[in-house]
Amino acid sequence: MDYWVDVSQQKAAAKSNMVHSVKIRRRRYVAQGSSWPVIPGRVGTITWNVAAWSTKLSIGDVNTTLAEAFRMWAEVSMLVFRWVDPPIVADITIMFAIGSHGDTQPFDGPGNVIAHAYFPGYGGNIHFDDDESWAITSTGGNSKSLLAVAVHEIGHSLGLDHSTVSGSVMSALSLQNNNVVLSDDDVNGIQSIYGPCAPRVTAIDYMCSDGKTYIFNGDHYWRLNDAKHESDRGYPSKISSKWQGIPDNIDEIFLWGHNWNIYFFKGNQYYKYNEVNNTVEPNYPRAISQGWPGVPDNIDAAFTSSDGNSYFLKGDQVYKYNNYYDQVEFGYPQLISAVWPDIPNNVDSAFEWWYWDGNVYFFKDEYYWKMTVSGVVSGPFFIGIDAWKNLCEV
Ligand SMILES: [Ca+2]
Ligand SMILES: [Ca+2]
Ligand SMILES: [Ca+2]
Ligand SMILES: [Zn+2]
Ligand SMILES: [Zn+2]
Repeated sequence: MDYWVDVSQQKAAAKSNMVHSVKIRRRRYVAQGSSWPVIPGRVGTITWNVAAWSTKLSIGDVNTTLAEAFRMWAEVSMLVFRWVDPPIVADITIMFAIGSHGDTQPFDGPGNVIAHAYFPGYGGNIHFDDDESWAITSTGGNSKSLLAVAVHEIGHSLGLDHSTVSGSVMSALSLQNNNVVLSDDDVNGIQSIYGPCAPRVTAIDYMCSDGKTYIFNGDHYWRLNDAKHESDRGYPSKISSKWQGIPDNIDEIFLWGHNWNIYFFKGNQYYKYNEVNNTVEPNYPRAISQGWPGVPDNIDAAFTSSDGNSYFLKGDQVYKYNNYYDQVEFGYPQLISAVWPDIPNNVDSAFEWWYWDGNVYFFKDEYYWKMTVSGVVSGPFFIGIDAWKNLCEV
């Protein structure tokens, strides 16, 4: 049950929380104990719908806002959320109601209790008190942000109790702050129940135009937050929403150290991309056999190395490409096992994180390997555990 606390009560609550925190050794999220049945390591689908609408907001606004709130949890967990049309009973049924509304917790008019949610073991449903003055996001005076309250209530519906970390969405005080950004504590909480995301990294490289690294998979992409080694929030997005003319399911992204242009490889073709105009350059795609003599079709991975060369990988072979002379080096291809004995065959993608830690990263299935400039390899490590985090499906 989530209460709206007025300013004086809020201060008192904050104070008592501070006193309390001295005694708590480890301030963090609290998992209530029940959860939705999902298979570890697999994307789990949870359905939702709205059984009774608000009298304060339009159906469209409520739908958009709730979908946005669900998506925030989907972006950092193995869960995805799908609307199902009534009368199909959803996992999470949402309703706006006033006073008595069919459970043992009647609402109380404007103020005080604003919403409640049931933990998964109790059905997971969410009820909003429709006597509150609901607004979509921003609030003034007595109006309540549906987005902020929904993100918090969904956390309960997924199995999270109130966190002791102030500033987290699952903090009991978050409803007063209109906090809609999941903190690391919220993320750790949901992942403690459902596990971290374990995506495949099928294409990756750096874009000079905005100084960001992008990770592609199928028809969508994520943008890397370098410092946190995780996806920025708000991803994945559709490839077609940003990279005009680039098809889905590309084989690899390749930043070429010869001219620092970005190239996309797919099948027997490649695309040169103009990041300034945000278009594929005229007369592309072209045949790899013409633009990159000696480089095979259907590559697995490619990256530019700070040793002045580029490397293309396919199956068990690696092609060293001289960026200056614009040709495959004499004596290549060679077996990956001969050049880099600790790197597997048939990788998914690779890139050198030259501007961050200087290492080359190789990805294959749910694993990654790290190679230093001097060629020291560590791994395999799991993608998503303490690096390459939050590359989640939504
Ligand atoms: Ca109320
Ligand atoms: Ca690939
Ligand atoms: Ca690459
Ligand atoms: Zn709560
Ligand atoms: Zn209720």
